[in-house]
Amino acid sequence: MKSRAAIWVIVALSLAAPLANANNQAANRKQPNILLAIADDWGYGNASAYGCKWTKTPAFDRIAREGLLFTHAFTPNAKCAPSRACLLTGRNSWQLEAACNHICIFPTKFKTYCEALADHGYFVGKTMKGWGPGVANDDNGKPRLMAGQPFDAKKLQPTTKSIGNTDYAGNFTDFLKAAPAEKPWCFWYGSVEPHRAYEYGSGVAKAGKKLSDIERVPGYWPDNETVRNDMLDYALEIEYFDSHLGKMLDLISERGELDNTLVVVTSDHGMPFPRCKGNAYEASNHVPLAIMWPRGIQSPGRKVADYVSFVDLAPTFLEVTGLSLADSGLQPMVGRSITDIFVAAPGGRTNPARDHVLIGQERHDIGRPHDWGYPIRGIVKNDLLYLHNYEPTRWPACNPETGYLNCDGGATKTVVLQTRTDPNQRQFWQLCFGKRPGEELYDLKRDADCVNNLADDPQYAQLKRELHEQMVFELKQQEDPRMFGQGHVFEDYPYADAALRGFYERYMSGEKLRAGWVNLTDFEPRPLDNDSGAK
Ligand SMILES: [Ca+2]
Repeated sequence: MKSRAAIWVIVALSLAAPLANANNQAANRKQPNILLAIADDWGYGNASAYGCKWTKTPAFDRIAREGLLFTHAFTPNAKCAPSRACLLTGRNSWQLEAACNHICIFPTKFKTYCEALADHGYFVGKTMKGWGPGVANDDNGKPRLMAGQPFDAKKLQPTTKSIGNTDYAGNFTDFLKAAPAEKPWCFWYGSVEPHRAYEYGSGVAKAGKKLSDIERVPGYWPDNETVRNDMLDYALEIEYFDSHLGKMLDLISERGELDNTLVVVTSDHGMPFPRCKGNAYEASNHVPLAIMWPRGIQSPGRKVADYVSFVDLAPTFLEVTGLSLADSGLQPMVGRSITDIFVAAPGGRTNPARDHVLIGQERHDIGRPHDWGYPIRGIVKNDLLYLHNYEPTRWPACNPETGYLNCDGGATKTVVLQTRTDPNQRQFWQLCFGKRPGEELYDLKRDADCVNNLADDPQYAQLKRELHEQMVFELKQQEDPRMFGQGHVFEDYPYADAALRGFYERYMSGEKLRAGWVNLTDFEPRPLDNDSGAK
């Protein structure tokens, strides 16, 4: 018996040897692995780590607990494609030429950190949504691997009919199996949840939630059953994203690689609801962010109040992987690596210089005359938000008669649109879809909903002037064309989807065009430019 047992031990050891070697190689490697998990349209605060009672996110919470939880992280531009472009390049969207716009043709000159790591010894892959939507080809017309080579083969039966059928964790398993033992890896987990559409009522019916779980409905929507259901349906999809993240953490742990894997979890921008995604408010640009890296982060479990921007992530990744800007092939980055925060002592804001971020937008979805955008620049500093709207005569969420195309269709949008003709509730429509003044100023500590505009309050005049001056000064340093009278360049870049280019004029002349992301009832029967509110 003894000898047989000894043989089994030898057999077992020999079988385990290649795996042990691989694990040793991974454990001894200095360059960390990188897992970036980016949800689609997940708003700040909607995670249990932030105190939310109606969205449970155990995997995100674990990363916050064993790493860092950021309370002041922002995307520069609150729409899928431009937000992801900033994250991937370390540059603000007004520094990215056509890539400032949604559904653009991405300029070949701007390389991504994923492309750079793939060129310098990393095994780089992604599942599902990387950069996009839009067209990103190289100089030979071949599609670029903006976020890595795709791993999308594994499918599953989703729990609701609106959740995608990609098995994210299954694809991550395939990626890890394919990763050579001698190479560090970099993976992009790009879920398409909680992007719309949702299965109405699924939050209650399938996730066991109650309408009363929601402590408060934001002040710019009516508080009713439909809106609360819509919020809970969104929460169910966040939890789905989080469940795959949890499986990925387990997979990394099983390989013994968690200690030297930098895990970053965030979202491209705020909720796909009126006045959130596609705007430049607190609920638009403020994003959830938690980062874990046992080997590289000191005093884990901290809450970090430093202002950080998506443009800070690419420089962070280059620094921790030891890749210089010159070798990377990326264009110069305005973002600053956040490794100073990784090694800081506990306590709120760790670097006094990180006291603000810049935000802004140009064209998102089409649906205004001439495919025009809605240009905004803004600054968030010390819990004040200043916005400059450069074309206030335009409709912020796109024209009413073409369905307010820069707001995804859904239950809450329908409810808010119905308030326009009700004098007692019209303020909701005005806040979400009505025209806006040239300047806006909000005190986020008292008014996180951004419904009380202080721009004309004499008490804030001095502060407003200072914020505007700082914003313009920095935008000029960053060579934003709009600061030099050249804002039209952003309007001139073509919308990449030729089938919908010129949507406004074509629709108004009677052409039947489909815009699948809104509902037919979102289209007002006539223009509202002279609308008095009466019907
Ligand atoms: Ca998105």
